Amino acid sequence: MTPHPASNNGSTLLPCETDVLIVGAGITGIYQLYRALEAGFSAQLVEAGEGVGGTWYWNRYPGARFDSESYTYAYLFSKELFEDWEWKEHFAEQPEIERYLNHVVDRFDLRRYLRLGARVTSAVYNDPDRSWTVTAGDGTVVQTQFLIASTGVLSVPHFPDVSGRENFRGEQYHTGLWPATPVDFAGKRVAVIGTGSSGVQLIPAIAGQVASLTVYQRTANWCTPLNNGPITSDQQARLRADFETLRHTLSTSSHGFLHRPHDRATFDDPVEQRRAFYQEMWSSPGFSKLTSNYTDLLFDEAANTEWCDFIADKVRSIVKDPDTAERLIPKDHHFGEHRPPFVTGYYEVYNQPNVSLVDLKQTPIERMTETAVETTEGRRDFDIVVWATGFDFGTGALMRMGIRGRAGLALDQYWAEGPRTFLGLQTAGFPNLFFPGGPHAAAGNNPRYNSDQVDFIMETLRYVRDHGYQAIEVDPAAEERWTNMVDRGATRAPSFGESSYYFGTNIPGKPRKYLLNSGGRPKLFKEIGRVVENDYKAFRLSRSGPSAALRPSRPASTENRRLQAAGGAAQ
Ligand code: NA7
Repeated sequence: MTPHPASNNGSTLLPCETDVLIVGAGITGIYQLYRALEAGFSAQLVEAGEGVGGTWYWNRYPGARFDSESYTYAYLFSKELFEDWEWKEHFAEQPEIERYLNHVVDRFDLRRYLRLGARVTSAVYNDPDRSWTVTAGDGTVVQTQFLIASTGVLSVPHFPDVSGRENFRGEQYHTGLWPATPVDFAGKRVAVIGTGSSGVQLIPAIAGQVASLTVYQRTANWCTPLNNGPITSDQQARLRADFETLRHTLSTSSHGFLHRPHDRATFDDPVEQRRAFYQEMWSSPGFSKLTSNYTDLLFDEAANTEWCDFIADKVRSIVKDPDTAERLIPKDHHFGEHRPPFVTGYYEVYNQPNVSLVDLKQTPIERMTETAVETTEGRRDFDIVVWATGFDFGTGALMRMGIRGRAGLALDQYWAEGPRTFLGLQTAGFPNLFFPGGPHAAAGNNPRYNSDQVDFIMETLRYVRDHGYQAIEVDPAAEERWTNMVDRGATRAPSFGESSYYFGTNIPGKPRKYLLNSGGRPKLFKEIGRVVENDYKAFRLSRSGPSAALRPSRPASTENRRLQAAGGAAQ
């Protein structure tokens, strides 16, 4: 099968047949495109943005950067690529990340397969010929055998329903839809609404330029230092020399970081040793506060509380005004219950005279006017309002793509009560549709487990091709098993309430369903191994033509009984 290059020369119809159509040019979609072409499939990619990068294209607000180490987030499939890109910092900033992803696209000659500025509006499965017809807002129509939606979990920005928002005459931005032309904050009265990972990166980056900065915080977060720094030439040399070890560790570790897990539980150590260890954690890079902390951090309430108390004392020691410090300390959730933000100079900002904090739990926003944000405490006038109010996590993009599977089944209806998936990459009733990097995959360093999914998808497509099948669709029993495992796992860690976007809690009306997979990568690896070992019996495979060509799968109940008997039901 020869690749058909897509053209951006004004034609609205791409070549009508392609083996694989990928949606989304983020880190997962680019990798998926590379792998599909490498395996000899014809492939194309459509992307809503005018450039590549996905999250790292849209989130270009000041201060946006990785909080996974650059070399652990980046691609590992090519040693040459790893060697010819030197990350400047341990946690790279958005412009460098966007440059890197463009470099990858050009280095592997992928740009000719991209169609940019094409937002998919509908994707309809054609049962008779086992293909998908995909339509984008720019008029692009593609017929493809396999549709791979690499549309990301954090790609649909959420704007709260604040009365009068449309009347505001100043500038308004969302961190997840940041314009390409820089925003001029100098001397402006600025409001930032939201204090998740994006808000707390942005706030210190602009606080020194603005006339005034008012931070509207609904929920305080457990922010700890990112501890970023330049990568020295010695470190660069070591990274290159250790590439194979690094790749092996990152490809096999449960969380996808290089951080070493700790081997002790909190109360194994006496109090002075615990204080010293917490200080070590505070000074450690990024997510190691989660991945290298005491083993019971997420499982023992007293252990979690002690670490939280340590952070709270840090906040009190940095923020001079005691009232502000108390408002910045979370009182309603544990560390790790929300996605922990990592910061540089965040708490220090509140010592600046031009910065103030409004606690929306005490004084909620009532409305916006042409010039102001009004809370129950009163109004404040602004030139710029920044919404750092997050995303419709996990399912947002997939639910908005107009996906219709067999017999016209609409994905947004099938998932109305929450996503149902197998391995976080397929759903029953939607043959030949895959969504790597979607809900239910794993948890940890996102690109690592997303690339596991891409690798498995490619293995699967090869299997389908080599066995002469045209369609593959997960068996409902396998989907049920995986979905139940995700739902059950969500409640296992006592430190996990349902108060974060991991459960869709930030979006009014969204079903409260866990959207990650707390079994993580080990569960993903195990199940993938089982699928391959069992000759893809978790899927229904079929050929075009009469339905007799379908390889029959076991009825759901038989499948469940078999698994129970084998003691192999997903945990
Ligand atoms: P997050 O982490 O979802 O944070 C959004 C913030 O916006 C959070 O503080 C929310 O408060 C706040 N928010 C949401 N809705 C409202 C309303 N209606 N009023 C006031 N405040 C609101 O999104 P981010 O963009 O910061 O980070 C997303 C991911 O990007 C992050 O995890 C990284 O992976 C990168 P809440 O906590 O809901 O009370």
